[in-house]
Amino acid sequence: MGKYELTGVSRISVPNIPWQDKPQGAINQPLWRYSGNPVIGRDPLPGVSRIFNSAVMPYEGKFIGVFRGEQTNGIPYIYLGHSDDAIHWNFDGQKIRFRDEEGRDLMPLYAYDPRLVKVDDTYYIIWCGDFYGAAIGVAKTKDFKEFVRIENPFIPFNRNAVLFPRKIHDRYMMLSRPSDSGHTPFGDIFLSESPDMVYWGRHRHVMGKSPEWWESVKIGGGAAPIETSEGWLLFYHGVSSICNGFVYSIGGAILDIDEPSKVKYRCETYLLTPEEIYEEKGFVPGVCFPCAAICDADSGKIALYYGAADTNVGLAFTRLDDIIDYIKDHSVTRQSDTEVGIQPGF
Ligand code: BMA
Repeated sequence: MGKYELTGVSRISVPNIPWQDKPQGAINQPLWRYSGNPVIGRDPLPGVSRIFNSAVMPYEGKFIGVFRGEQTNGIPYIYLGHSDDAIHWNFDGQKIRFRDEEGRDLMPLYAYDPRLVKVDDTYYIIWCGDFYGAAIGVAKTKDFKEFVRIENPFIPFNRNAVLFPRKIHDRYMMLSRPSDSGHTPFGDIFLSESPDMVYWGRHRHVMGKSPEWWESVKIGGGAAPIETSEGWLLFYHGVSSICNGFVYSIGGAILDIDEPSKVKYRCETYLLTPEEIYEEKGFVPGVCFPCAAICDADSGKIALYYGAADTNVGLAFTRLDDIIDYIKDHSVTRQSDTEVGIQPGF
């Protein structure tokens, strides 16, 4: 038994989780990279030049995922993939066919940065797509054969949303980062609630960019929050500005289990920042963009999937005890983090 535990919906056994022990002598590495990275590189299938910023999960004893495939015409779309070991992936050659609730085709013009989250017996795919500007799209499936689009939760512009893996106080919960129509030099994480995945409201501020350099421009949700004995463990991205653009690093926070707009702990240092060639060199250099985590409740092992340089998929590992202690030991929270997220006068 570890010091901390995966609890609730995250308390699942994944004995075949991909894994490597922390390298001897590794310092400054609360997350350590898979030695075989990147797990997905260039030209993964005909008509798709790059796969990155993608989400995977355990499924029927194996693994399944939704992948951002940059087509050779430059337009991103979502592809389904299967794997026995969560490292070697077989992709469907065709894009995911989305339909409306009446069964008619309802394909987005583009779709990127998908997340994959199971709530009760339904799998939800959440992505950024077109709705008179960049906005969040959602589809549901029960069998990964039929994909039914449901209402867009928010008006534009919003390009980054992450659903919680269970309802809280009988409400679906979604983190998102409202933005502008360009490369958005600002952005905080907000929380919205819904009784039915259609109507969203009771918006709360969760956490903002911080004075820490690595997340001083904007932040955004990453992997679906992980339920633990300390609260919701959230891997997110933090963005800093350099002379030729942005750098995307991976950060960590722990949110209150019942009131997740309250941040209990927030790591003041990044957990992982672009340092390897496949993170530093690519279509957009200097990007580590987390989108999914696989966790094994028995061992406390965590495998984190992140997009690298808008070109590759990287995999990194940590242990529940290590990452929670690291976040707590390096935690700095401010009032806008710890409060419930409604300003006085609301
Ligand atoms: C963000 C998103 C991500 C991308 C990142 C870096 O705005 O578009 O898909 O990884 O920029 O280019």
